[in-house]
Amino acid sequence: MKKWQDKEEFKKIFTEKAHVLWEKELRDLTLNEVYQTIAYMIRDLVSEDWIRTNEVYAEQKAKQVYYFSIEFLLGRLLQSNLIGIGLEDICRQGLEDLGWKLEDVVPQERDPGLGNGGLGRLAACFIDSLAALQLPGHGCSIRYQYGLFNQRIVDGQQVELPDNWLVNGYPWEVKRVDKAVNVRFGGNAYMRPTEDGELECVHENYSSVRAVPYDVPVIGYHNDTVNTLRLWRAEYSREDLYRELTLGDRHRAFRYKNNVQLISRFLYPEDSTEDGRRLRLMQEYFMVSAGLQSIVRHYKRKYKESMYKFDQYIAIHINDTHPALVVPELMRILLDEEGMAWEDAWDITCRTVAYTNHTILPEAMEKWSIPMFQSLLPRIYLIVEEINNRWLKEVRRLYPGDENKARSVAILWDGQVHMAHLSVLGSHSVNGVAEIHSQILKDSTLHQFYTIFPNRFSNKTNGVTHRRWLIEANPQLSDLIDEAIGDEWRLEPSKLIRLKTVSSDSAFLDKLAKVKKARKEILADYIKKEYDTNIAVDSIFDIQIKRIHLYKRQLLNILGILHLYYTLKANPDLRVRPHTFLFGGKAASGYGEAKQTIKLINVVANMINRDKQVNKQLKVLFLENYNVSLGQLLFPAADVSEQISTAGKEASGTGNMKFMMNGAITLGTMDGANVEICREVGMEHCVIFGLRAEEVMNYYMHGGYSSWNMYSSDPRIRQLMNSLVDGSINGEHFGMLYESLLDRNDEFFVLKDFAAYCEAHTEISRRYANQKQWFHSSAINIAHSGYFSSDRTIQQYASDIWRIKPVKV
Ligand code: Z16
Repeated sequence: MKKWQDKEEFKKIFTEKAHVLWEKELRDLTLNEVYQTIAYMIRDLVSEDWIRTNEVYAEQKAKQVYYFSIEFLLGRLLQSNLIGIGLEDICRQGLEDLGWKLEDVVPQERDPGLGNGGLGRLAACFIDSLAALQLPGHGCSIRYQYGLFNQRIVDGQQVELPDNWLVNGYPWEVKRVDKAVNVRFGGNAYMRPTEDGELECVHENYSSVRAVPYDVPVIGYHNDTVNTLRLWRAEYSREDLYRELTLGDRHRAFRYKNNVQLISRFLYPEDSTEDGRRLRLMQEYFMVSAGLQSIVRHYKRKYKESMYKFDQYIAIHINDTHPALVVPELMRILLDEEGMAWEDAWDITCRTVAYTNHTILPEAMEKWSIPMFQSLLPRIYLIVEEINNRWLKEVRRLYPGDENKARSVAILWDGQVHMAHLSVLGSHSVNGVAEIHSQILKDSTLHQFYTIFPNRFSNKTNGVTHRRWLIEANPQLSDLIDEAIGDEWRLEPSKLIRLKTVSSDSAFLDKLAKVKKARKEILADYIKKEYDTNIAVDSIFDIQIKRIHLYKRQLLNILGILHLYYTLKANPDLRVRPHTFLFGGKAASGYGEAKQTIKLINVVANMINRDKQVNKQLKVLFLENYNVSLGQLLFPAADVSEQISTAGKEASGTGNMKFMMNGAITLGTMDGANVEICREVGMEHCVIFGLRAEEVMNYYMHGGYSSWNMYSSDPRIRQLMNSLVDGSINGEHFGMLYESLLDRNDEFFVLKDFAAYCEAHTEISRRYANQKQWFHSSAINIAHSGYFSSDRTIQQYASDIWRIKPVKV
């Protein structure tokens, strides 16, 4: 790559580029125009490598993976791309000469919020790692015109505003009209005999949607690899529109046009639950069909190999079940377009596809009603029916008379299409995202499949990219690490383990404490500016940031805070270590309990922050619109990482890893990847509390838990529960939460774990009192965070599942 050699060259190219783009004097540029100019300059730099990368992959006929995900939660790209090509400093200096600060330019980029939470951010970390490891792997998704809603808090309540992130254009994308494909919806499909006695499929009266790809370069870290994230946009096909119009039905024509445009308009604001909307199914098929068609076309044109060898050159990964239609869609292409026999097509499909499960929450298991599925995707339905028939025949042959078995592995059952079952059956690999989660899949959720295909199952513990979450988010800590152990960890995060050698060194620990303080000051400045509130940097920053969900138990956190408040009110002379509790996260728009939890947090925060008797010791804040960029400000500033989900419910969690990488101590349950984090760092360097997953499971299966008993036996709980409904919290009522905790027997064991949670907090305060000990733990956490790099995760996927190898560009 021909990079800018120094700041002078940067300034020269910047000036030329800005003139061409904006036709005005430099001094008249808006900050947004400055941002866009640099983005286009980076595009120019990488364009050759981008072309070259694809050429080399094709020349070498390298096996490639396509990572299909309904979400990619990228966050801003300007700084990470600058860091990736090693030009951040030159850019910063050049801008400074021209009178701008890089730090003011960066926030001009809108966060592409094309994801809800963990699953979407995981996909973004994964493509980052693929490129960093020089692996041939690309992302495939939808270019939603509106990302996840922007959250405002008004009177303590969540208000959802549309996220029109594309208003000023998106400089990182390239529209590729020449690579558009058509996707079919509706009509009718049936089998008809051919002249030579075979059956062929006829699909008629369908309507066509044009899928147009927008490509975003995925730039490798300090290498020449530039992979592709391909985002599909739905457009109406002019021929179809004109046909409708010439048939004389204007209304039908406009309905067609509007329906098509809706397909890529909104990202669904759900995390871990499905609302089962027809449009969502359209989105899923749209992404899958467009993606597969373009992969097959590229394979035939550039690899010029037989479709019988497809699986030797192509791996397709489905991130949860949203892209599960790749299974029948690949079957359709192989059967209808390539004329293959069923058995061959099925064999190739299963060898190509691999599936990751991200949840065991039953309400989050994707199922579609058969009538809806059939009317929207008639040809795909015929294929799914055939897959199901053949499969159940096989199961009944293997387990005669065992209808329970058949039911628990059926694709079609009870009038529904079961997408997880389709995904397991149609792939050669099924993995969970943390050890405990993978075990639960084998033991319960997918147990019947596990007995039939034991070798198909494995674990791939999640990871996060240390490039964004440490190098970019926390340059102060990164520099300190360099100083202590050299900078090799930047390329190989496992080398962070060398920090253990300085983890008891007072001089190092003092500097670590200074870095943490500096990051807390940066956050405090932000909070001062945005909320006109002061937070004390010598208080413990205790942070819970994630989607709001009953199982994640933000309720436990806020009830703990409320109890602390009552304790301070009842004991005016009590002095506790000052605490700042920060929350952030969005609630799904239709999730009443989650929204009421936000309200509760805000009302409690108000009450506490205004109370002069306690607000020197206690401060609570709900930060609006938690997203990737806000995360980059919060993780580095945290002392305590709240990871308090009901054991067995959080598949992995990834925020836990971002906190740890930045030296926060985990206060958590034995759930998801917390289990592995505390195994790596040792029990003495995290604080674990609460029921274990087996205990939770036992209560579910055999009963024995009554939240009313907790209410009767624990006066603290009684006081808290009463306060939810008696108006004592600023006159507000929280009936829905009260009912969930008491009348519906506290499904997530908030009250059961309450006492243990309070003790865990006491333990945190006790440990924080010994600063040297605290920062020793902090250093140990950073040292072990290398294991939780997505580079490690991706290497495991690459060697165990995809069988792909690095390619030097
Ligand atoms: C999601 O973000 C996750 C699961 C799911 O079924 C749907 C969505 Cl949108 C999350 C898990 O809740 C979390 O534990 C996990 O770390 C993350 O996926 C990535 O695996």
